[in-house]
Amino acid sequence: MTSPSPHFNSPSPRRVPVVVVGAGPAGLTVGNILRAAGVDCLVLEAESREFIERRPRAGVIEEWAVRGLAQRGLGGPLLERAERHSECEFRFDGQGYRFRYTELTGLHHWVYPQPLLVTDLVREYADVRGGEIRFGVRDVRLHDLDSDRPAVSYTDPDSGERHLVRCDFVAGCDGARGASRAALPPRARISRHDYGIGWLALLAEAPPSCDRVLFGMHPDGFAGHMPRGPELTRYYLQCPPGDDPDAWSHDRVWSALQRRLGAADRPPLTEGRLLEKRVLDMHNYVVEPMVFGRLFLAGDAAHLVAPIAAKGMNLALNDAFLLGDALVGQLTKDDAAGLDGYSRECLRRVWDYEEFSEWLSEIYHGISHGDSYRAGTTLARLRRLFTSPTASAAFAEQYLGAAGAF
Ligand code: RFL
Repeated sequence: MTSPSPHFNSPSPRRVPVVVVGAGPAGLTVGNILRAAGVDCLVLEAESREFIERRPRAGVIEEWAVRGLAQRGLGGPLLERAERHSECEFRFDGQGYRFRYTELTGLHHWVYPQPLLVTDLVREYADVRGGEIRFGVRDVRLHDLDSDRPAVSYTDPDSGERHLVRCDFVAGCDGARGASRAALPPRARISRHDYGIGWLALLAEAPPSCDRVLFGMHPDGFAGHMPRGPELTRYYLQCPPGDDPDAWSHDRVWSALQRRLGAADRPPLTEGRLLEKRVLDMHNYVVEPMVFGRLFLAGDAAHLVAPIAAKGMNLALNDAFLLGDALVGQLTKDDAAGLDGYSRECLRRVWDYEEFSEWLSEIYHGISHGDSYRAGTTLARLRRLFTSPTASAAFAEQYLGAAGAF
């Protein structure tokens, strides 16, 4: 919950137009847009710079999001180094079925690991655009959000002193477990969906086993293969929620992956050391509205979407484009239209992606549910993707985030 601002010994707290809480893709993009327009802001990040530049997570960026970054001068290294994908492959019934989405839409998926994007965005914000950022801050709290002079307080990691910063707007970009979510008032509506399944998320020090994303639908459970660069591959294995990652030995992981992703006429997977092994309990939530007084939520702070359809970072970027542009409109031209429509505009894409993730979850997990009726309807859905041009076009549009006029 938001709290009234505390009294500090200093008679006049600092003041900046915008405090951005969180230096993930959402917060750093907002900060960069503000700095490009000459608007001062302060970014507060709980972790160190080294940590956020290495934290492995997403890898797939949709073409509209790449374009949005490039339009704001944030696409340089990405455009040079990202791989462009034009197809994915479904494996079921012991066969591989290639799905060529670029042929259907003219659009690509861009594969660029999230730590690289975060590294680019921090460098551009702090080192090129001269933006102010404090790493390692502790005990961040938001105050007076319903007033026109909100504030953020935090503890400096070096001195241990508490600081209070007054601002016009707070951008709450601190993810699923940050201070912004803790500050939500009772009027916030939080819609949740629990899939009741887990995914063992793995990062393997191994070259991708083929140049496209693979989805394995197997009676034992789903498995996924996502290229993350020449020497790195992300894999997923469906498992019970809350499962113990240590119960998955190296040998058990690779034999499950080989089995669930195996297909006739396809070589076995290239195995390697497992660098990361964690269980994700698959769930989603949406906070509505995304604005509370002077607090504007963006990214995972406002909505979580399980990595089923690789949508979370894309949604975070969409919010950040809209919020950054809207704050610039308000603070440089006194134009309130962007901020007024912010929540409504973001939530259209959010709900569209939430729905698609749920639809895709049934495709991934329906066969292993243990219910032969559900397995039958799932296989029918899958086959339809390869026999009906209308079904394949609809899937391609949603997979690439190109459906609907956002
Ligand atoms: P982030 O990236 O979580 O950044 C929030 C930042 O806030 C900091 N923080 C605080 N700072 C100050 N004070 C506090 N109290 C704070 N509490 C937290 C954190 O340290 C952090 O630096 O949120 P943001 O910017 O909204 O970005 C969201 C994305 O990171 C997330 O949606 C994606 O990673 C989801 N996701 C994927 N999305 C895609 O679009 N494509 C993918 O291929 C994809 N793969 C994935 C994923 C997420 C995964 N995990 C770990 C859940 C794969 C995985 C395994």
